This record gives sequence, structure tokens and C-alpha cells, in this order.
Amino acid sequence: MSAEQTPRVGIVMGSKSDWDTMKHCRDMLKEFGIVADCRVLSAHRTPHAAAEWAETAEERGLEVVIAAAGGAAHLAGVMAAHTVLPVLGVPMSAWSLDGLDSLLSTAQMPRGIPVGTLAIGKAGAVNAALLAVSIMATKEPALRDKLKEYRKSQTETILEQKLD
Ligand code: RP5
Repeated sequence: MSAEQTPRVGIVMGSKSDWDTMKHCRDMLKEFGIVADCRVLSAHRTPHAAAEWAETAEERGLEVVIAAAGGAAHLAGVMAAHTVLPVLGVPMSAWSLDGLDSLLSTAQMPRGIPVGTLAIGKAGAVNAALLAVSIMATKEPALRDKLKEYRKSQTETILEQKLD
């Protein structure tokens, strides 16, 4: 695998049903030329595989882990328990409460094991990718320039918007 194809970010989600939302995260990373290792892993349904994936994330070259789950959304916390890589949590709007359950269970980590929690759903998925890029860009001027370019183009798009 060439350096450009080696995944730098891991995206894990509790169910395939989260993929429609998390695809947006993968796509945003792609815009920055970042390859993601995307997997379905569950804190509850595949606990051992989830722990093992997180424990080996660093040696596989991952720099940031993004974890999405809905309901009793413990996946990001489990990831953070098993790696010191930065873990970003994306709460999914699953089957009830519009994702508020997922938001609280992702965000309310006990002291000592942090999860950086993003917004519920697509906005959180996209922002998790952008935050992962920001983290990686701290030591990478070329990536930082791409991020500045992205912001500039976003600003221009908004300012050009016309209303009826
Ligand atoms: C969570 O339960 C998953 O992350 C998903 O958001 C939710 C529903 O999963 P499925 O029942 O659709 O597999 O574990």
C-alpha cells in the first residue's frame, strides 16, 4: 500500500445503519486526500473486536479515531478507553429521542478518558472529519493550507448566495 493509500483516520460505527450518515465523514476526509479505515464495530455486540481494533489502531498508523453510535452510544468511550489517539465521537440519531440519548452517552465521559463529541448526525459526521484534519494539520503545513483553502471557498460560496 502506498503512503497515500495508508489510512490515517479510523472511522468506526456501531451498525451498518450508521453508514448513510458516516459516509459524509469519509467523503470529507477524501476531499483532503486522507484515506479512512471504515469499520462496523459495536461496543455491545462485538466488544472484544472493538477493543482489539482500538488497541492496535496506533501500530496500524492511525492518527485519529472517529466513532459513531446511536442509542446507548458507548462506542467512542470504549475506543478512548483502549487508545491514547484522539477520539472524536459522533452521536447518531437512532430510533428515538432524535439522538439526544446518543449525544449524552457519547459526551458524558468520566474524568480521565476524553472523547471530543461533535453534533448529532450529518453535521457531526462532516465536522468530525474537519476536526481530524485540523488535528493532523498542526504538524503539516500542506494540510493546513488545504484547510484554509476549504474555509475560503466556503466563505465565498455563502457570500455569493442569492435569495428570491
Ligand atoms: C447502535 O444502535 C448503532 O450505532 C445504531 O446507531 C443503532 C441502531 O443499530 P441497528 O439496530 O440499526 O443495527 O448500536
